[in-house]
Amino acid sequence: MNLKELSSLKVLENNLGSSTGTNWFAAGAKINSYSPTNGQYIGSVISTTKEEYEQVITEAEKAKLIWRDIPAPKRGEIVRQLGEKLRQEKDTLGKLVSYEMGKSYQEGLGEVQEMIDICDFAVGLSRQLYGNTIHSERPGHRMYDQYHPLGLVGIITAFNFPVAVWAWNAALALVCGDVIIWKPSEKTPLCAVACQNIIAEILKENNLPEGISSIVTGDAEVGKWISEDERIALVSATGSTRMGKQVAETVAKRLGKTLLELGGNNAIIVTPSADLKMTIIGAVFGAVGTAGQRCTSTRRLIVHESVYNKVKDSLIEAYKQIKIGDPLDSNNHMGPLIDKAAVQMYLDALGKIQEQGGKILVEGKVLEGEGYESGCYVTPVIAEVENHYPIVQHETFAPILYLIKYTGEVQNAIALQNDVRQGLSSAIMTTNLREAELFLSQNGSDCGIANVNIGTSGAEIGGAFGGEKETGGGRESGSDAWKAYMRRQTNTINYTTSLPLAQGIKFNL
Ligand code: UN1
Repeated sequence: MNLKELSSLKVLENNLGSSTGTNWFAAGAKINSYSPTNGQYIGSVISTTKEEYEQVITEAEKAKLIWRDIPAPKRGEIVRQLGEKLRQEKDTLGKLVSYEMGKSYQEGLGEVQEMIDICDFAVGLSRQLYGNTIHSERPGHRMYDQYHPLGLVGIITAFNFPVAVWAWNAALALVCGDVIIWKPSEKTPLCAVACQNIIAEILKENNLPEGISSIVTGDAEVGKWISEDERIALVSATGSTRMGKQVAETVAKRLGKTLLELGGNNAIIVTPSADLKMTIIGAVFGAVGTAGQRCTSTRRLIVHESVYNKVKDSLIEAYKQIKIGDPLDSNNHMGPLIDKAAVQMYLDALGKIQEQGGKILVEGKVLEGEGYESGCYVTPVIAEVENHYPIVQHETFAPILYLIKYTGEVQNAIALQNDVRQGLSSAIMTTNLREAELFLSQNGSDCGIANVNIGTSGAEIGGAFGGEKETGGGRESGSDAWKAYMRRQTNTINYTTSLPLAQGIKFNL
């Protein structure tokens, strides 16, 4: 790719590291970013030192006092401008996402579209940050609750959605009156720099303090500073369960708030009445889209014995059609994994599948030769397994699809689907109303997302996004997820000349 195409994003200048707005600090160690598509060096950023981190937080604390005092719909106007700018930069930013992260250009564009959508959502929301009014038990009293900004919000994001997950958090936090400090994945730092440049410019144009939105870069150490920092009211973290547990423990020690969106182990149940054409498309997209590196990727297919062989044969046939290569070439369905460490994890998982008794139906290998020089391209795998194998219980961030057979009633499939530690996304393919409703009932899927006749990935921003159990319990994005970014206050007002006490208590002086 010609890097000049990215010039409007200003990501290739040297010495970008942590920043409050347009002011970049640069004393730390260099983090180089290489494209997994071709192994080429793209650019570098400088990791944030502790001293610079303190400067960022000091600026954020100052900005907090100004930002929280601006009316919410006016804050919405800033987020509207962010959405506008993202519309202008959609192609370029989509390209950078594709080049730095390795997902297909179509998916890169889709990710920027999610950013635009959440901005639009947040603009409307900025006039709808409603509380309730409550009837008081005392005469002449009024009661209501209202939502106030939290203050500083730390956002820790993963490489797989290097821009959208920031936007889900940022757009909501900003209309809620919070200031944000973002620690992006060190695997995709340039995507973060591009977003920071965009928002910093908007803040500058509107004469607002740059500390409203900052980034800090680096490894887990920087994440630890955020988690330990009492000045940061909420830490919203997306990534592995291992990382989430560390963040949760550290933030809980100081009784701070967390919003966690961690690993998934998502399954599609395929019932005897499933529309098999839809099932195959949904399953293949869910399993190989983003090279299996979405938290919502389809990992398990739980298929009724009556349609098992048909599903298996159709999948094997479909996998033969998958074109793997440069994600910026629209003829390819699947790009590379993020880096060689991810390739090693994929290879280790393949070894474990066989050791634990699984049968590989579609072989996995690392691709070599022309176009595959980065060493990050692998082929997608299908394996026949049993749900209880340790490797199946574990989220492997790679295009490996497990086929599991169920017999008898749909309850048996639901039990298998729930029998993992994660609880993010789930789906059932059925044309039977009873099965569908049971799957969505309290006796059905235990996941945060449960779909009927749709795959597990590709959630829309309008719904709350997140999951249960080891997925962490947080909800981001749509519905009333905004409430996590605000503090609730209950207000009771007495407009009489006497002071009746609640619960009928008498206290005469
Ligand atoms: C993630 O993988 O972290 O549901 C987010 C989806 C996307 C978001 C995934 N809208 O696939």
